[in-house]
Amino acid sequence: MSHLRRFAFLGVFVLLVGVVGVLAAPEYVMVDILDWVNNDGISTAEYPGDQDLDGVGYGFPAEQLPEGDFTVAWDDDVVIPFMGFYMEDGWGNNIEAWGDTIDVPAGNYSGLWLLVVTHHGPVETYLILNYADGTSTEYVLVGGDWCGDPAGDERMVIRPPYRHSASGEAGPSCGMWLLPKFEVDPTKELVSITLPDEDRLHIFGITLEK
Ligand SMILES: [Ca+2]
Ligand SMILES: [Ca+2]
Repeated sequence: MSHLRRFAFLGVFVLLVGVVGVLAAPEYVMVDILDWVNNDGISTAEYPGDQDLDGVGYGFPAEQLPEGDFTVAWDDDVVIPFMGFYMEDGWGNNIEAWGDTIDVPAGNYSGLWLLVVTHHGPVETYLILNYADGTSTEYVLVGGDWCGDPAGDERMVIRPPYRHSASGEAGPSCGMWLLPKFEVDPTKELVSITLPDEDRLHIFGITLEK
């Protein structure tokens, strides 16, 4: 093999490794939801009543949730990072859907991942993605009861063994859904997400995929 051919071969190999590397590891942008937080759904064992996620006094035990930024797996190949929960007493930590529009770091993305709770039975509602050019796209959003089975393709990725009521550990075990990826138009700049007016839907995490 001539030097020239060797270089050409090496070039193709490097290109292939590069392409495979890009496919295997998409870039994720974790969104800080703090500015829109309006509900406290997490409490510590010391003050279990410092939450009311579902409107009737139940929420998640902080000690059974991941500390700091964490990842959840959609499947064997797709693992999505989320920003850590705000779990200190007295803090809210999720967005109950009141029709708010949530700004995201403006950019070109291919996907949107949501970590949610849907309570008091299955929820079927909508979600709107807004682009810088003034266009928007509406999607169907489906989630099963947080203590039950999926209502669509969502997957339960965090499920503590018990809930908290004001008096401490309580049943049954309930959890958070990772919703199927919402496809984003990568040719447009995404600027915000509009939530439905559906108070049985709570957003705990937003991550964008490049
Ligand atoms: Ca709390
Ligand atoms: Ca609610």
